[in-house]
Amino acid sequence: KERVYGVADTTFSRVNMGEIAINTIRREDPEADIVRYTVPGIKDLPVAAKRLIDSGCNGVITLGWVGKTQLDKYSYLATSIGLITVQIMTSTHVIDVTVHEDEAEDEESLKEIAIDRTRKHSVNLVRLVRDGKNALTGMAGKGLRQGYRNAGQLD
Ligand code: RDL
Ligand code: RDL
Repeated sequence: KERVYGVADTTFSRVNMGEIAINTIRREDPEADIVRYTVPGIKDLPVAAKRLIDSGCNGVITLGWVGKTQLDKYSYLATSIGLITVQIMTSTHVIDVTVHEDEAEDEESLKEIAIDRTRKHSVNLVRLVRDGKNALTGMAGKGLRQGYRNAGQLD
């Protein structure tokens, strides 16, 4: 097998983003292997990502859900620093998909954001891992967004 993707998700999340990521990666790169690792919450994601990479994953996507309180936001900041540290330590992409519970007023919109962000970043992960550093260059500067409509290019 040539490529292995890691999918790390949480039981805290209110959408099964791990399953959505796996389905998307499988469709984009049917040859590859996928390893899933589910942890309780976002602060457990950095070590899950590191262990997935240590065990042979060529790239990882993490799927986190952040609650509404200030404490939750601090937990995300710590998580984000941890995930970036893992990327630097391992020279491996860890694509961080995070849904913030206060991003939308209603639960249906929140679910749509979670699904869209997970799908788009799963495709981004496959492109970076399989196709390398210029895989996204054709889309550079286009104002792409995940979870929302694209902001668009200014020039
Ligand atoms: O290691 C066990 C927990 O500390 C860990 O799972 C945390 O990520 C749990 N957690 C918080 O403690 C918190 O204050 C989470 C959040 N907020 C959050 O918003 N989202 C989570 N976990 O996934
Ligand atoms: O690893 C995948 C993403 O988490 C990563 O590409 C982030 O940098 C994406 N991102 C955010 O999640 C965000 O909340 C970006 C912004 N804000 C931003 O303002 N500008 C970005 N990315 O380029």
